Amino acid sequence: MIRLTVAAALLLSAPALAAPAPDGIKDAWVRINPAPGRPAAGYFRFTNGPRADRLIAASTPGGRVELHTMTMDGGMMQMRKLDGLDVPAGATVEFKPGANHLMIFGLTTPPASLPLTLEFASGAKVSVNAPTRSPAAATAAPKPAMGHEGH
Ligand SMILES: [Cu+2]
Repeated sequence: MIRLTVAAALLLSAPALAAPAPDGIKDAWVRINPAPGRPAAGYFRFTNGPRADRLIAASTPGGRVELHTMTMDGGMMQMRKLDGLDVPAGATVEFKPGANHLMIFGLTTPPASLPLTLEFASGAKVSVNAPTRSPAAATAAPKPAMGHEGH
Protein backbone atom coordinates (compact mmCIF):
# COMPACT_ATOMS: atom_id res chain seq x y z
CA MET A 1 0.00 0.00 0.00
CA ILE A 2 2.77 2.44 0.89
CA ARG A 3 4.61 1.48 -2.27
CA LEU A 4 1.49 2.16 -4.36
CA THR A 5 1.09 5.56 -2.78
CA VAL A 6 4.69 6.50 -3.55
CA ALA A 7 4.31 5.34 -7.15
CA ALA A 8 1.16 7.38 -7.57
CA ALA A 9 2.86 10.45 -6.13
CA LEU A 10 5.75 10.03 -8.57
CA LEU A 11 3.40 9.78 -11.51
CA LEU A 12 1.42 12.81 -10.39
CA SER A 13 4.51 14.93 -9.87
CA ALA A 14 6.17 13.90 -13.15
CA PRO A 15 5.62 16.25 -16.09
CA ALA A 16 3.21 14.62 -18.51
CA LEU A 17 5.75 14.02 -21.26
CA ALA A 18 9.16 14.24 -19.63
CA ALA A 19 11.54 11.35 -20.16
CA PRO A 20 14.57 12.46 -18.17
CA ALA A 21 13.96 15.58 -16.10
CA PRO A 22 14.25 18.80 -18.13
CA ASP A 23 17.59 19.53 -16.46
CA GLY A 24 18.56 15.87 -16.35
CA ILE A 25 21.21 15.64 -19.07
CA LYS A 26 24.59 15.31 -17.35
CA ASP A 27 28.22 15.54 -18.46
CA ALA A 28 27.37 16.59 -22.00
CA TRP A 29 30.32 17.45 -24.23
CA VAL A 30 31.19 17.49 -27.91
CA ARG A 31 34.45 16.28 -29.40
CA ILE A 32 35.33 18.43 -32.40
CA ASN A 33 37.09 16.67 -35.27
CA PRO A 34 39.86 19.03 -36.47
CA ALA A 35 39.83 17.53 -39.99
CA PRO A 36 37.72 19.75 -42.29
CA GLY A 37 34.32 18.32 -43.09
CA ARG A 38 34.55 15.53 -40.53
CA PRO A 39 31.66 15.21 -38.08
CA ALA A 40 31.87 15.99 -34.39
CA ALA A 41 30.76 13.53 -31.72
CA GLY A 42 28.46 14.24 -28.80
CA TYR A 43 28.37 12.52 -25.42
CA PHE A 44 26.16 12.76 -22.33
CA ARG A 45 24.28 10.69 -19.83
CA PHE A 46 20.84 10.85 -18.26
CA THR A 47 18.58 8.82 -16.02
CA ASN A 48 15.10 8.23 -17.32
CA GLY A 49 11.99 9.12 -15.35
CA PRO A 50 9.39 6.62 -14.15
CA ARG A 51 8.08 5.81 -17.63
CA ALA A 52 9.70 3.81 -20.40
CA ASP A 53 10.47 5.93 -23.43
CA ARG A 54 12.50 5.85 -26.60
CA LEU A 55 15.17 8.28 -27.71
CA ILE A 56 14.32 8.92 -31.36
CA ALA A 57 16.37 11.92 -32.47
CA ALA A 58 18.76 14.67 -31.53
CA SER A 59 19.27 18.08 -33.04
CA THR A 60 21.39 21.20 -32.89
CA PRO A 61 20.94 24.55 -34.63
CA GLY A 62 23.18 24.82 -37.68
CA GLY A 63 24.00 21.12 -37.89
CA ARG A 64 22.54 17.69 -38.47
CA VAL A 65 22.67 15.05 -35.75
CA GLU A 66 22.43 11.26 -35.99
CA LEU A 67 22.31 8.65 -33.23
CA HIS A 68 25.18 6.20 -33.67
CA THR A 69 26.41 3.08 -31.99
CA MET A 70 29.61 1.06 -32.26
CA THR A 71 29.44 -2.66 -32.98
CA MET A 72 32.00 -5.38 -33.61
CA ASP A 73 31.81 -6.49 -37.23
CA GLY A 74 34.30 -9.15 -38.33
CA GLY A 75 36.70 -8.13 -35.58
CA MET A 76 36.51 -4.44 -36.50
CA MET A 77 34.69 -1.74 -34.59
CA GLN A 78 32.11 -0.24 -36.91
CA MET A 79 29.86 2.75 -36.54
CA ARG A 80 26.22 2.20 -37.23
CA LYS A 81 23.29 4.59 -37.31
CA LEU A 82 20.52 3.96 -34.80
CA ASP A 83 16.86 4.58 -35.59
CA GLY A 84 16.30 5.04 -31.89
CA LEU A 85 17.17 3.71 -28.47
CA ASP A 86 14.68 2.20 -26.05
CA VAL A 87 15.01 3.67 -22.58
CA PRO A 88 13.42 1.60 -19.80
CA ALA A 89 11.82 3.38 -16.86
CA GLY A 90 14.50 4.57 -14.47
CA ALA A 91 17.35 3.45 -16.72
CA THR A 92 20.58 5.39 -16.95
CA VAL A 93 21.73 5.92 -20.53
CA GLU A 94 25.29 6.90 -21.33
CA PHE A 95 26.64 8.07 -24.67
CA LYS A 96 30.43 7.88 -24.50
CA PRO A 97 33.53 7.42 -26.67
CA GLY A 98 33.70 3.92 -28.17
CA ALA A 99 30.00 3.30 -27.60
CA ASN A 100 26.74 5.07 -28.39
CA HIS A 101 27.34 8.65 -29.49
CA LEU A 102 25.79 11.53 -31.35
CA MET A 103 27.33 12.22 -34.76
CA ILE A 104 27.09 15.90 -35.58
CA PHE A 105 27.45 16.94 -39.22
CA GLY A 106 27.76 20.33 -40.85
CA LEU A 107 29.41 22.42 -38.14
CA THR A 108 31.41 25.03 -40.01
CA THR A 109 32.99 27.02 -37.20
CA PRO A 110 33.11 24.92 -34.05
CA PRO A 111 31.57 26.95 -31.24
CA ALA A 112 32.74 26.95 -27.64
CA SER A 113 29.57 25.11 -26.77
CA LEU A 114 26.75 23.51 -28.66
CA PRO A 115 23.06 23.37 -27.74
CA LEU A 116 21.83 19.79 -28.11
CA THR A 117 18.20 18.71 -27.94
CA LEU A 118 17.19 15.09 -27.40
CA GLU A 119 13.76 14.04 -28.66
CA PHE A 120 11.76 11.16 -27.24
CA ALA A 121 8.90 9.08 -28.59
CA SER A 122 6.71 10.44 -25.79
CA GLY A 123 7.07 13.90 -27.30
CA ALA A 124 9.47 15.10 -24.61
CA LYS A 125 12.37 17.25 -25.73
CA VAL A 126 15.27 17.84 -23.36
CA SER A 127 18.03 20.31 -24.14
CA VAL A 128 21.52 20.81 -22.80
CA ASN A 129 24.37 23.15 -23.66
CA ALA A 130 27.39 20.93 -24.36
CA PRO A 131 30.90 22.41 -24.16
CA THR A 132 33.12 21.51 -27.11
CA ARG A 133 36.64 20.11 -26.87
CA SER A 134 39.34 19.59 -29.44
CA PRO A 135 40.88 16.09 -29.46
CA ALA A 136 44.03 17.42 -27.79
CA ALA A 137 42.02 19.03 -25.03
CA ALA A 138 39.88 15.92 -24.72
CA THR A 139 42.97 13.74 -24.34
CA ALA A 140 44.49 16.12 -21.84
CA ALA A 141 41.33 16.47 -19.80
CA PRO A 142 42.20 15.39 -16.28
CA LYS A 143 40.41 12.40 -14.91
CA PRO A 144 38.63 12.92 -11.63
CA ALA A 145 41.02 12.37 -8.72
CA MET A 146 40.77 8.93 -7.17
CA GLY A 147 38.18 8.86 -4.47
CA HIS A 148 36.25 11.84 -5.79
CA GLU A 149 34.35 10.19 -8.58
CA GLY A 150 31.37 9.33 -6.45
CA HIS A 151 30.95 12.81 -4.99
CU1 LIG B 1 29.32 7.99 -35.44
